[in-house]
Amino acid sequence: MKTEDLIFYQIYPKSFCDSNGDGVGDLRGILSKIDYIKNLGVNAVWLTPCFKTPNVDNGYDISDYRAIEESVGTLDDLDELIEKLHENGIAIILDLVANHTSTEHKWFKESRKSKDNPYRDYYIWRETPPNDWQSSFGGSAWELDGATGEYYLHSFAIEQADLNWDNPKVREEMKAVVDFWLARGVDGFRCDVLDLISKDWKKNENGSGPRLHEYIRELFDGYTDRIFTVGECWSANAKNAKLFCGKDRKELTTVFAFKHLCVEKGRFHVEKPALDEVVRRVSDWQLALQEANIPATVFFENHDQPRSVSRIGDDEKYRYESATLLGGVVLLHRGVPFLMQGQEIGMTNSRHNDIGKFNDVESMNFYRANVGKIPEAELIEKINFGGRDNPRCMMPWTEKTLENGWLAPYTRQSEINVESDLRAERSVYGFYRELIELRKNEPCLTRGEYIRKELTPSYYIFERAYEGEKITVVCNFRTETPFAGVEGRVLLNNYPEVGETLKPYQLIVYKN
Ligand code: TEU
Repeated sequence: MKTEDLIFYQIYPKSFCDSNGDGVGDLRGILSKIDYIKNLGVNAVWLTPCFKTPNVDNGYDISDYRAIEESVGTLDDLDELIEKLHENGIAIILDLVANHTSTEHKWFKESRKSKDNPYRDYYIWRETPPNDWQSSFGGSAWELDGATGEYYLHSFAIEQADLNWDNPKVREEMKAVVDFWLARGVDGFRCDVLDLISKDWKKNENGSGPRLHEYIRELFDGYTDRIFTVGECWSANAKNAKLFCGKDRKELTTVFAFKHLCVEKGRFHVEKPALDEVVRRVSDWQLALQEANIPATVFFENHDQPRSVSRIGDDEKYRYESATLLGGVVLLHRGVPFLMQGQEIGMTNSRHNDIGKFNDVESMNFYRANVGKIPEAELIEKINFGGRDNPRCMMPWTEKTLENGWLAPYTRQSEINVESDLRAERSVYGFYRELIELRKNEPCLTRGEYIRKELTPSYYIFERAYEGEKITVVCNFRTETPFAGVEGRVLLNNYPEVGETLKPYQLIVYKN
């Protein structure tokens, strides 16, 4: 499939569908929902890690890259999933966690034993911490290990040790992992924190180092022209995207950049970003990647982000309208759209009052670091607002929550679930489906040029143009805006009509 035709749906296996009643979603659960995925119209799936793991970071701490986590299924199940998705015209990419392994991985278990162990140099050991790099999940990124009295680097949890990519053996091992999964038929990878694999020891913070691009090229050498790869690269921006994705570079198909999420003040800073600012950044990214001839990623949600309808829309009065507007922004721009499971039914954040209900290692570390310093209610509010459990609670197929779920159930499940959304007159899923259908039927939306027409504090208009055809998309923000209309035929509208004013979160798509 051509890159510009892809529409991704992200599945968090532990939380998608539990087929055997053990409280954990599994691969057989995903197999049972292929019709649901197909019916939505997406044609590609990104599966977050389903490999063997002690689950400190829900699978991003891998203890065996070639085995499936027991509660999630078996290798046969994954083979079957790859096959069934393909039969249904759906591509599948896996998550490649190349920066670190679990400290339970056999390489690390060996590495920590002694300074002369053959696996010692698989990881990054120092007699004393050479800098004060911080872990993304709080605290020092250096951990003292008793057996040898040296420190190892962990950019994330203490149980996630950074691999030493300067060691050619590590690079060979990871390439063999890539070979293994491609031979089993997957179509590519989403590459976790890929820009951290080469370290820059001159920097005050852990960031992408001088050998990064060389390592990426080596990792995918021989495959770049026939697989899809997207790097999670927090350092990617409009200026350097070409280094990762330029055609001549032979590195990645595209990258996830995060500027448009407006999280400069950190995920726990409780303040909704202004929609016009969010959209301006989406639009800037569009313009820059178009200029560079790279397909832009377009997304608001993933398993690390709170639900977009809560953080940048309105999850009460205008839930349907803002969910569908945000869906329109994702699905009508140029590049590769990514949806997170549950986004298509307008899932909101959960709300808990008790710290005992949370699971995410980052949220819990944040809690522990601040308890007693910030009032309890405020602390919980911060975690409710920005915490990573929000997108991870079990997909609400019906109003009935799982009693034994691994994570506290979605707190609005009785009101927001697949069954009731599909039945509703104004179904979010139904609207997403129409958006996807439109994207597939209109070459303007997949091949067309992106043109920013108007962007004001209250509304945004953009066009897509291809071979003499044009589509105009009108996105209104929070407040009503006087509207003179646009020439052309209305293809989609998340309100019953086009009036003299644009309504809150109204989205209108015209063909002109
Ligand atoms: O995420 C990296 C990442 O962007 C976040 O951890 C972020 O730095 C942090 O939440 C700051 O608020 C990837 C995965 O998507 C995430 O789920 C993993 O926890 C992480 O890497 C480690 O593998």
